Amino acid sequence: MTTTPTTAPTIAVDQGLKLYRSMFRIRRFETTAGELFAGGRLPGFIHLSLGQEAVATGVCSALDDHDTVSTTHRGHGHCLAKGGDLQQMMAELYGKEGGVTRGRAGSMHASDSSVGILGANGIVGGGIPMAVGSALAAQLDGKGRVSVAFFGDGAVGEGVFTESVNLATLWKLPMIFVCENNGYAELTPTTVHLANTRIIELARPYGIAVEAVDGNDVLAVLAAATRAVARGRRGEGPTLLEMDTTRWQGHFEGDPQRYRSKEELRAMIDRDPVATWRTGLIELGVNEESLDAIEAEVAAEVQAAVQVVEQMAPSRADELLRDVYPEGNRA
Ligand SMILES: Cc1ncc(C[n+]2csc(CCOP(=O)(O)OP(=O)(O)O)c2C)c(N)n1
Ligand SMILES: [Mg+2]
Repeated sequence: MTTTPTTAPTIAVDQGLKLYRSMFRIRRFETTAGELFAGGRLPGFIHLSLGQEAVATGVCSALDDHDTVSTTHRGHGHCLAKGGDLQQMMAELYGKEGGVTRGRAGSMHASDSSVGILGANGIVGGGIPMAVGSALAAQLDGKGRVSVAFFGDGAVGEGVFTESVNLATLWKLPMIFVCENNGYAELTPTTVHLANTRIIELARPYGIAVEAVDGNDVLAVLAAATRAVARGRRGEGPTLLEMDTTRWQGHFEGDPQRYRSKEELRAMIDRDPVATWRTGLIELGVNEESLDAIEAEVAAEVQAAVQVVEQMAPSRADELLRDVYPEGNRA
């Protein structure tokens, strides 16, 4: 896919290191979650975002705390990049009381309104209209907030995608649609499930501003997101960013991936967003030791979180309906 080249070729080293730390935190969190799941420590299902770290980091780095995001079943990275607490996120995956939603939501429905995370969604496309609602609220309160919906190529075939693009464009909402086009919805390639695999072309007739971006180049993502956020804050309406990215793992942990060749998997790893930005930083003059130190700090942070979470009490079954229905209306 032809993507817009980055227009941010230079970046302050401090900011560049922050981007690296954020991406590496997602990488480490996801790798660890995968190992824990394989070892039977995590209940339910998890979907990892390995290979997509630059999208979460680049977009969320263009946002403020008061901006909101909605995400998908593959949302751990978005939550971490938006400021979600790593230990609470891990506890949520474990189904522990100390989880961000007290272990009741798990991987696919975690949310944290204190940092603008509207929530992950197990329903494909489900987060898009929530983000549109949040964008409408932002427009009405006039404080310059923007709202982001992360979603996959699989959500584009859902009616709610076009309904949301239509309304957001019509009402000039401060909204950013971020499509993570990783080429697959579950086991189905985009060539099989989309009439046009260029998602910007599917959205363009609505009159929405669109941009195709190399989603594995964190600077390109940050630059495009910064432009989209500025448009939203200026009251110029929504933008759709199509991120060309790579899903390294199977759809879910345990997916044997019989539908992909070894060559395809290898080619994706050649586009590793974390390694690419590590090289970029070294070219900017950062020494390897500083990057190794960040990696060691992050590894220790994740390991410490797992140790604490392992000791936590499980989510309380007798309180499952608390906070679900208003007091006095419980089933
Ligand atoms: C409305 C709905 N239909 C089908 C499913 C089953 N399902 C779960 S994930 C998924 C594919 C999602 O693909 P995509 O949106 O591209 O996200 P990705 O997994 O690639 O990140 C499907 C079909 C669902 N959860 N919700
Ligand atoms: Mg996909």
